[in-house]
Amino acid sequence: MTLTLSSDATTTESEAVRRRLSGFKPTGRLHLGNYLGAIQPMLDAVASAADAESVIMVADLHALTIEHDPQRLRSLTAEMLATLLACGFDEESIYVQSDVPEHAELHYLLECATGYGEAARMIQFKQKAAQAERVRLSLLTYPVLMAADILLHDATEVPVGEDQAQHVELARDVANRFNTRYGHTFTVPRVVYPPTGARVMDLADPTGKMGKSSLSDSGRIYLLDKPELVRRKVARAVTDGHGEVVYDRDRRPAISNLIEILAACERDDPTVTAARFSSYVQLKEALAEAIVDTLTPIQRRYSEFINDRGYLDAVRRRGAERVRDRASRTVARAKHAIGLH
Ligand code: AQP
Repeated sequence: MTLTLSSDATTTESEAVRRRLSGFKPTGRLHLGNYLGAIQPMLDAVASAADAESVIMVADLHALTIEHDPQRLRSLTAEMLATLLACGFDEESIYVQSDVPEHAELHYLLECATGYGEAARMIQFKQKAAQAERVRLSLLTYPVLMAADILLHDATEVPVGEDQAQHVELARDVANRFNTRYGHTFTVPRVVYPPTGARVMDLADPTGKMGKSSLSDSGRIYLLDKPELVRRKVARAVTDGHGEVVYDRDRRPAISNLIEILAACERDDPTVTAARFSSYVQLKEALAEAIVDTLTPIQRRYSEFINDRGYLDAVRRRGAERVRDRASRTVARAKHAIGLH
């Protein structure tokens, strides 16, 4: 799978390094949308470009932007760490965001370079604010924290699903503004999309994306769902009722979503995938098996990691130690540029 680059990155002193950053927030369990939109493309990129460095972050600070339960957050964070390791990321590339206090420090400096209107315009803010009973201020400033996550590492590439593209654009705008106003400080990253799987839709409601916070579980496949449950959810996935297996995202969104998921699992082109099937039943059977084949090895490894709390704690500790040196250098550069020392 080749990754498409949307625009050129502008880099700072650590410039020779190609570095990709991806973050996952523990607001729920990882699902197939996270896997096909972010995890698999990142793993493919690691395999195809040995010269590039990958940074994988469990974005627990982002999980505080909506109503949360502290105990649940703690266990979801451990679960997410174990799931990311089980997906195949090297422990050397993973850390937990709140273990590195420089995220919060840079967040504040970048808030001083971001307009209120810019943050309030974000589509995800508007959608989530409309659903929440009480809107936390951190929900508004979430994309600025995300900009801090990216800029802290001098990341050159940020692979995301379509839902996060606007936030990476904001990070680019803030970095460019800061660089212009206070002198060259930050690497300006590129956004990177996977060719297939950039927007995996809900199986029960293909007008909405598969997400951790959608109300019903029936349209969402978790990476830890057992084969029988995967088969049941796929069998019940809504279709467009025409009977023909045609890939047309605008006119046949439901069946096109299923085709796209299968194509992403098999790293194929959706039109080519669609041509192999003459009925919805055939397509659904092949899709269920492709998902089960994708998830089975992850689930096997997951049970080893989650039962070894000592190892997970050590991964966390070593991850923070590795990241803090670079993070503190970036913050020192930004503080100096903005006039704090
Ligand atoms: N449905 C999706 N299709 C493709 N990519 C997706 N991503 C998320 N959903 C899809 C990508 O997964 C990465 C991590 O996302 P996150 O943990 O920050 O959560 P999110 O993007 O807000 O999406 P969720 O998991 O669905 O949570 P809710 O429901 O709370 O919005 C990102 O790269 C994202 O693009």
